[in-house]
Amino acid sequence: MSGRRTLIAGGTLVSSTATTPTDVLVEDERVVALLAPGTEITADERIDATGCYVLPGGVDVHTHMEMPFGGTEASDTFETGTRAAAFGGTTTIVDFVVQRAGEVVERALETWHTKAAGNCAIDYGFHMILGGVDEDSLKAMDSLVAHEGISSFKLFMAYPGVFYSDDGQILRAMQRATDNGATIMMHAENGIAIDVLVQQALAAGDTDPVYHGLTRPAELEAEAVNRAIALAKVAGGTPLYVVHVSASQALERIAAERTTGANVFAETCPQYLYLTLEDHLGAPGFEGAKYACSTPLRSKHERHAADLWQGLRTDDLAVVSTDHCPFCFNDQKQLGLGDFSKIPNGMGGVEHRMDLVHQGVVDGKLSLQRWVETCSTTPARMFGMYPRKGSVAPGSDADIVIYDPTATTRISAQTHHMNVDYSAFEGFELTGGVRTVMSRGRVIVDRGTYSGTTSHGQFVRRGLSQYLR
Ligand code: DUC
Ligand code: ZN
Ligand code: ZN
Repeated sequence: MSGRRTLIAGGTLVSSTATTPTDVLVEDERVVALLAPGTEITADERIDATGCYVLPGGVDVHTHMEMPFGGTEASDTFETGTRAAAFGGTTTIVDFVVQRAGEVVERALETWHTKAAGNCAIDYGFHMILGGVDEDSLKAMDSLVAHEGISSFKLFMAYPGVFYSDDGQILRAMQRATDNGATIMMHAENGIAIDVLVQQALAAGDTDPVYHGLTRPAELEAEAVNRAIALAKVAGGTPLYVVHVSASQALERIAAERTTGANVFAETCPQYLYLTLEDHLGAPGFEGAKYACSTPLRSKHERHAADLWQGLRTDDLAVVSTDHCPFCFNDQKQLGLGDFSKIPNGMGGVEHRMDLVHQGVVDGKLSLQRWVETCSTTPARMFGMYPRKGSVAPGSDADIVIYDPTATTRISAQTHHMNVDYSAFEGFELTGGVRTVMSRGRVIVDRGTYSGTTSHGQFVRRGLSQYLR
């Protein structure tokens, strides 16, 4: 340790609970003191944050870098994806290891460690997708929790024949999680019913991208959420975290269960807050393929987006993640030309989450503290990384964003850093912008210039959820 000190002075510290003018002293990789503004102190470097917010670096707990999916592979590597995240003020991601039926969980984990190690600009952790729940993978859950720093497992109620788990498999994995303390993350859509609707649409010649959404109705998201909640209850109160909630009906079910005090939690993603089935997925020609993700975008003629913003205010939605899973329009999305069911599901967003949710603050939909809470502090707590991550306090990692609330951010594929040939948010003009990003005490982005390295990002071993009640 060199004892190198950096003072971030003149800014307004925004935490999940307060907004206070505060100077922040960093020594090496950690925050060591919060100081009254103007406190005289010796430091090797002084960063002027006058007029800016100072906040804990964003924590995006739902990304898929270089994930094999839909006959292709997500187009961001750990290198390009974590660099893009850094540009957008995200300093930790939690990515998904993929285990498919018949594969050994520990081998899948090794593969993901190999992909990520030495390639990340920022720190990263892993969840485990269990594509095959059997005796071996159930056993592996215990050892991942106890020894590997992996405390969350994603199951799919969608994608029969790919990642799908039936109710018996889900119940067994949940029982195991109840015993070892892990959180079950659920892709809640009734995939068996969806597949019937998909086949019927294709048989009727309805092949355009918009049918991706029309064959995944909100009721089938709500039904699956309901079933997941029931199974978690039967399994003894397993911590349940519903990923990428997009429908009012699904949120309603989550909110109702939360009033009972159950450990049921949920996230949404910026695409569901801003994009719609008609204007985006239903765009003319094949353009809508850019917006094919699951759960799908919902109708603008219903209340979904307004309800999701409200859910963020009330904490029925605890987290905003991105489900960053980009596929290029050329060659990748185009696999689904003439057959919407072959469009790889997903879009890129890791770079713009902080700005898009901050726009909710500007628009009066969310408080400043709630922005930090949903994008940084709660995700860190939900997945066992707090207060090392998600906090600017003595002892925390110095993962810090200096955010200029008066800047303008214009989103475009021409200027973004994600390795994808379009932006789902093309042309968005947002108030506010990331000025400086520090990861473990090191400035990696400043005024649009990247100074990080791929050897910097470290694997974060996570503990159990710290958000249970
Ligand atoms: N679900 C995800 O969480 N990510 C990509 C695709 C999907 O269906
Ligand atoms: Zn999913
Ligand atoms: Zn995902």
